[in-house]
Amino acid sequence: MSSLFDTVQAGDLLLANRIVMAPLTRNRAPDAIPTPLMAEYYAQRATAGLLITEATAISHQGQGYADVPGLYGTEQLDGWKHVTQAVHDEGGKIVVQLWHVGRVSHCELQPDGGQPVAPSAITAKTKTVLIRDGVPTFVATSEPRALDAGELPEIVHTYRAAALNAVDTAGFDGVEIHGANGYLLDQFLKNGSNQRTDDYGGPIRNRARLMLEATRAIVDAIGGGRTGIRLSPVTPANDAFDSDPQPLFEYVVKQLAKLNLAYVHLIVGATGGPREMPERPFDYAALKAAYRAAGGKGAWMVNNGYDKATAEQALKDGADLVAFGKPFIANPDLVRRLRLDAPLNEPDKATFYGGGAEGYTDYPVLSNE
Ligand code: 8OZ
Repeated sequence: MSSLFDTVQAGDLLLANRIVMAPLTRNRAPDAIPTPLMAEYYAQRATAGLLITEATAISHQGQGYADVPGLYGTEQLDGWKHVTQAVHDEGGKIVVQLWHVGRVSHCELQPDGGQPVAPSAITAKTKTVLIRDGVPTFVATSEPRALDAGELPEIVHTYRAAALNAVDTAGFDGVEIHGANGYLLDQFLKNGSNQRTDDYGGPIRNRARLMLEATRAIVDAIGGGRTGIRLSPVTPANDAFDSDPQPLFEYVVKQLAKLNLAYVHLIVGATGGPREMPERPFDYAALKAAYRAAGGKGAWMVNNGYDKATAEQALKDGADLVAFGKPFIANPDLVRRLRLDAPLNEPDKATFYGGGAEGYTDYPVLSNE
């Protein structure tokens, strides 16, 4: 029986333990450029088996929130170089989460103030964050326009280019495709947001097409062994909904199984909320079985509100990796604290999004006594 503290191979990545830092949006990258403070923050957490960065826009069109980082401009890539260098200096491994928000955006954040893009022109019942008078403020997302099928190859190309930039220029160990939480790829997957009548809408294989094309393009560019993907079958985050998620996600993982990915990252239940959702039942064991039966060898990562006991149980139940979010915000030395069964610092919600060092790089580590 493996423990949280055992090494594990995830594709090309040999991880020092099974404790992963989940992607966490922190809105501390003005002009989408990663800062030295971000390098310090990630380096402080480098004892995680794997760090997944906060969601990072692959293009200006993919931006949906104030002060989130990007991966498409020279200064952004330079900023990330310092982050990866700082993490590697501490012996850590770090992948970048590739993000296109689709309809979860606002005209003010889009190129030329245009409409956000989506599979269909259906406004998400959710909010995004803009800076108003210097203060992060929640605002309703703007009405999106439906993407023309002719625009989709460019989006696929943008994913590929971002992945290449991530590993070749910015020095990341790999990438995670953000396929979750009601953003572009998840919007295409689910019939609550996708009402297209072309090859990208309707039956499951059509709704999964964009995600799979983007994933194949990335794998073709950097190799499956450096590519992971995050999925959230039933989360209601950002107005995500599908009327029949089990066959949809089983189809997706069976296709992913052919791509030799490093890992598949599942958000169990409602993002940041309960893992059990009686109103949206889902069989995760069947999903994993479908992936393995189709030859999928990637590490199976679970996430959402785990603590040490439930994480150990998840490993017993067949997961290979467990991602921790909020505990990593407040405990840079989370791995050590879990190992020692030491108490955890409580995260301060008021400093989750935006701001500076406070609530970011100033959480204390255990003393050595
Ligand atoms: C919290 C705030 C803004 C964005 C996600 C990228 O839910 C996010 C996100 C989380 O995946």
